[in-house]
Amino acid sequence: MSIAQIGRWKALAVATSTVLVGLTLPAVTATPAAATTTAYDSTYYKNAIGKTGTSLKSSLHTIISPQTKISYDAVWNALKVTDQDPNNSNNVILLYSGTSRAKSLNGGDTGDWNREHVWAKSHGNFGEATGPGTDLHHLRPADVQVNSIRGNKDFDNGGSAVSGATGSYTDSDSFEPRNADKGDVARMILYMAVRYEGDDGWADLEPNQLVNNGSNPYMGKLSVLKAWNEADPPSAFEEKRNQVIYDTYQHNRNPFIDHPEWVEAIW
Ligand SMILES: [Ca+2]
Ligand SMILES: [Ca+2]
Repeated sequence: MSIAQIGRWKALAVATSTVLVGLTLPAVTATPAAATTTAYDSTYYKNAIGKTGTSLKSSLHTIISPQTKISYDAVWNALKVTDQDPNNSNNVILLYSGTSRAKSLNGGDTGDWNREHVWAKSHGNFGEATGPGTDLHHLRPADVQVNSIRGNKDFDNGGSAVSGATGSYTDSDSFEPRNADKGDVARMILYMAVRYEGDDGWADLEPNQLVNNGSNPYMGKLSVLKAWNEADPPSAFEEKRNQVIYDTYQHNRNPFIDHPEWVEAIW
């Protein structure tokens, strides 16, 4: 759905609710923007349906916590599957640039792609040990140099153009991905916040309104991430990626790809 389509949809929803009020029908709760239903609502998400706020967050944490964990070395081959170019099975699509690059160019040299931790691994110091540092729901292939420019910065709008990642911007303390990746980034960060609650030996990861979070287990800026979730709804690529992680690797899902409206329901 494009931003313009969302705008029209919201306008229609408001108009519809106004008409209903005019007819003095029983009070109707407006459906949140971009509400979706999935095949998993009566099974995987059964205990979360109908909840909101901290109750929803807690329920989703319980649902998504059981998972298979893979090693950091195994992440290479997993990304070659989860992020395969739909138009070229020899390639992966890189985050922040949209570039299609040969799977065989995984590595650390200029022109290679590597494993980008969208939730920067220094924010909570979880590193590359099996756990949050190897959780495929926030790991993406990225160009080595673009990944280096993003570094461990928080996310926010603005800055100057990023070389090698058209449409992405950065300044000294934040990074703005290109429009097509904005919602993906938001949903990955918020997945991490719900999955990691400090009850399994890892830090309790949470979004906040700051930049320069450093090694604290926080990632900003929440208000910007919420806007990005609205502006860039889940694409077929993102949905397929979620499914492959669920079916093949971890057997847990990113709830915000299935239900982007749950972002507003929690935050
Ligand atoms: Ca997207
Ligand atoms: Ca958390």
